[in-house]
Amino acid sequence: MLASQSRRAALASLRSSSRKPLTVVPLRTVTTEAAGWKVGNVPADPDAKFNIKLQDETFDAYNIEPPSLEMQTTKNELKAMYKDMASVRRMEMAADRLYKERKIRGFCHLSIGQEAVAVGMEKAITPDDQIITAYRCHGFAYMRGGSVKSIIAELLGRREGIAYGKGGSMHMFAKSFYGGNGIVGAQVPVGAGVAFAMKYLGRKNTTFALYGDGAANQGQVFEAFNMAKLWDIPVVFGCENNKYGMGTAANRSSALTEYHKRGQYIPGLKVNGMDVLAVKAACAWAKEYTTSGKGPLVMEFLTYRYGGHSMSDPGTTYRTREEISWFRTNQDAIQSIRNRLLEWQVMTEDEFREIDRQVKEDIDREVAEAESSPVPDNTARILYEDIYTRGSEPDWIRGRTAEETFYYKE
Ligand SMILES: Cc1ncc(C[n+]2csc(CCOP(=O)(O)OP(=O)(O)O)c2C)c(N)n1
Ligand SMILES: [Mg+2]
Repeated sequence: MLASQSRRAALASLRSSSRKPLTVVPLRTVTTEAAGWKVGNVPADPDAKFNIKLQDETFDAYNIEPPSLEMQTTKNELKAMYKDMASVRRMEMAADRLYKERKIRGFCHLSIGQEAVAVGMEKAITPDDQIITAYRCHGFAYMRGGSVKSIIAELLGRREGIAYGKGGSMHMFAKSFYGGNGIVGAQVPVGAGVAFAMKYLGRKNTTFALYGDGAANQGQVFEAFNMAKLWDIPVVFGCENNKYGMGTAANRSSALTEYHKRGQYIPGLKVNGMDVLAVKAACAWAKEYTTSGKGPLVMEFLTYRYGGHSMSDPGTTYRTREEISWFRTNQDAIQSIRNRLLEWQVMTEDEFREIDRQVKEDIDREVAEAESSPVPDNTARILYEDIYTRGSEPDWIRGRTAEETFYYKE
């Protein structure tokens, strides 16, 4: 009796302390704040390179020398990074609206707040490098070459969607982009397999296999780590740590929240994932490392999502409004690069206004086109299409019931 009472008391105190709302934002060793950058002389030519020094707390390396904090960029590259992040955000804001208008149905996971990861990564690699991620995939699909129209049309279940309207939010694919995967963690070994294919084919391309903090404790993640190290596969295991897996804080699900150290025998790097330049520098370094025969890396991108886990989660029951607004105000990736570029006189307010105008015009037009694009015909042919790669279908396939058979060649 006593024992069970004290057990209950201990559990109650655990529960009440874990329910306590966070009023201060917990410190993370690598800071996601973007203050402390330094810039060299900025040339007038928009394609001329100049030096930038990232802030001191940008990286934390595990069993490896971190990348240099010095990097080179151009005005046009910085402009493109800003524009891409702003475009991804506007596209997802449109998805948010369409979902609330009940035009998008089913699952929908937005990456608003996390844009710097998809954008910085793409700027460090080529279209022949490979990416695979979980369900929070719209930004990656866009950066891998998917049009806004095809992504929004996919969300709306339209024929012109990037997966012909059959995949929805979680299942988008493009060249060298393997989705969009809804089963938590399952994409990690698949990514190791894609990377193995690169090695097998003798291609000097890396593969980013991305997953969330909520997937990081799965057995299959560690099985993939083991095989990748055993065979020195050119893969970067990239954990997007946005502090929560659904509504569970990372420190309530992971005994060690330093996800870049979770590869044990694989070197790791933690990166400020709210700084698009840091992400680019880190991914370029990771590509160089993994494609030079040294084997895999584990990377952790410290980031934050502003919205809930999915559209059905308001996102305010397991974290405080103060925390969300602190990240929005102090660490927003888009606002911080904008402030920096103004401060360095790389760009003017007028130039930003012009980019913002263009982004609004382009995204709004493509969203409207997606909304007015046709739904798939209600026929069996459409239903059975794309089960096999087009052109490789067998003569017939079993239907939805034992009595039904579908003949492709009819
Ligand atoms: C195998 C499996 N288990 C559980 C789920 C339900 N589920 C969907 S997302 C999620 C949490 C994932 O969190 P995280 O990896 O941190 O990604 P984030 O949503 O933060 O981007 C869970 C448990 C699932 N989709 N697949
Ligand atoms: Mg998470």
